Amino acid sequence: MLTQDEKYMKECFKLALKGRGKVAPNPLVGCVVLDKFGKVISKGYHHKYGDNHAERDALLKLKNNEAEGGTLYVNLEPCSHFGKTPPCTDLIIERKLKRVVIGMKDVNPKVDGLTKLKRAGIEVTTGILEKEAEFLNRVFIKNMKDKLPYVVLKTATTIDGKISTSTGDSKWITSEESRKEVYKMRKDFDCIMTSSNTVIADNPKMEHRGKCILDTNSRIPKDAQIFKQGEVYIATKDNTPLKKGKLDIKYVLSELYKKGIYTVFVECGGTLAGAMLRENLIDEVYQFIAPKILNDNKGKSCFDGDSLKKISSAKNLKLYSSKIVGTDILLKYKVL
Ligand code: AOF
Ligand code: ZN
Repeated sequence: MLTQDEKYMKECFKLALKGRGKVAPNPLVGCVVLDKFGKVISKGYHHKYGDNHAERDALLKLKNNEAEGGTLYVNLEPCSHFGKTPPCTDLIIERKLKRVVIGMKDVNPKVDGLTKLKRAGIEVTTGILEKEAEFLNRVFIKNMKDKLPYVVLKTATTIDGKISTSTGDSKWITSEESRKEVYKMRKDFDCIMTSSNTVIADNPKMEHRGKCILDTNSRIPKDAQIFKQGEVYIATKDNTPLKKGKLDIKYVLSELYKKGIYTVFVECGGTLAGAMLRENLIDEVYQFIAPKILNDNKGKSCFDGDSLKKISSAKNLKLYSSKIVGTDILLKYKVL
């Protein structure tokens, strides 16, 4: 059973999600306001980047004294800084709310709304459904803390985790429905990243507004399909520092971040996937698994790596979504 606080926090999450795809690099935030009798009198959310914050959106729908003595629910600590809008804490104090219930503390170093609210005598409860609140804003948290884009790696494998036969044949492992699902997924990301190996082997179009190719030795031909449309950022050894003889991928990601790329969708073979996994640069894995078993020891794996002695050294992930797509299954994991 959910407590009253949890129930309204869930409502905040739902409202927050209405801003999905429109608020980046800002967080997804929803807000519910109760009057002093406990009745819901207003709801709000952050509609799009630069617009009013959720708290302001909800409170400005009310008359000046309507929220007095009431409770405000919000999934992220209210801001206390002057940004594109004045601090939400000031409006909450001005409207004389009695209690504020928060999902998670803001990771933005400019924000310390908790102290400001408490100093004003407002009762503050934090950490309601905190894990869910953090999951909802996982992209914002990663961007803000690490100044790096949030990276999702997609793989399409057989049951035995293979992406191609020993001769390199990979067309097709997954069903057409799955491949269509991938086209849709790409739209949710600012950039797709791949390797020169993939571009040379498949010459894909990869229709997208932003693309990044890791091409250490500038091997991809100038007339490759990938250049036909969108902006293409090519990382080579001429514009990127090397790490143990390989392109420093973290550097590439930080360059993308500086260009306003907040989310990256990686579609590549086992070499790049393995390297990124080893360097802890992957935040999530989307894995399509086709009902096929290759049974080919030399078939290529989705994550290349060195031999490991212990299971305890394995990377751990948390499965958060699973669904059937065509004849395949799509699993979404958060890397822990
Ligand atoms: C939002 N929406 O509902 C809340 C935010 O760029 P600004 O001036 O709008 O400030 C953005 C910061 O405000 C953001 O990084 C986060 O720390 C805080 N809270 N932001 O966009 C909201 N509550
Ligand atoms: Zn605010």
